[in-house]
Amino acid sequence: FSSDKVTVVFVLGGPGAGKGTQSENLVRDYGFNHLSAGDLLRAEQVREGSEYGELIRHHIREGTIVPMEVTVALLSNAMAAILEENSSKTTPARFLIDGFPRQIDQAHFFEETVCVSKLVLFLVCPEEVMLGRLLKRGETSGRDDDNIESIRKRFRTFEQTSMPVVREFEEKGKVISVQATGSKEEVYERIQSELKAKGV
Ligand code: UP5
Ligand code: MG
Repeated sequence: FSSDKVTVVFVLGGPGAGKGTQSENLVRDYGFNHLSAGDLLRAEQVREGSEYGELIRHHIREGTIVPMEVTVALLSNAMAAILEENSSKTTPARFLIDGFPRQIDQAHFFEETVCVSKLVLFLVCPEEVMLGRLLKRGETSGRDDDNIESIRKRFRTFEQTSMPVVREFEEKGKVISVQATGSKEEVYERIQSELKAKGV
């Protein structure tokens, strides 16, 4: 997709940092289209006839990363569907892509084959805060990975595999870092003032 058709902002941060929660706020107030890579994978996992169901289930439970061809295909199909719906608009469609890219090669592959991102919103949150949120959500979420074993594995993958992605974008000057502790409202206020400062 060319940059006159789409604007992409990645929303990154550890498991439970609040990527989904804050993306919904931004959709409501800024007219972004929200694509959660994790939600797209969970939908594909249960889609009848999907050949990737077992593969996705395994990676999600183990907190490891699904092969990028699967995730990038889901993302670019979802973007194409939204663009098709909005084909009469003349301004670029704006996408928030939450929870992707999680590995350096995914970032490179996406930017080479789909489109180059404009910004990265990075939610900074200590593990003990994220752990508390995820265990609480796990009481009702039904998510296969909201249990202590999977959460520990997700934290490890985030530190070892996903943080290098954030650092690489930081070197390119694309990252807006926001403290993601405190209430949902407090975090959102910080995000809004950072975006304003960046002229978004
Ligand atoms: N909450 C949020 N903000 C709060 C606040 N300020 N104060 C108090 N509570 C707050 O929030 C998590 C919980 O905390 C919610 O209950 C919320 O109400 C509360 P949420 O907004 O859902 O946080 P988020 O960062 O989105 O957490 P999530 O669990 O979705 O993060 P993950 O990164 O772990 O999950 P994701 O769905 O992105 O990925 C899941 C798995 O899919 C990965 O582990 C991986 O196996 C696979 N995957 C890939 O392989 N490739 C990809 O590209 C993407 C995913
Ligand atoms: Mg999420």
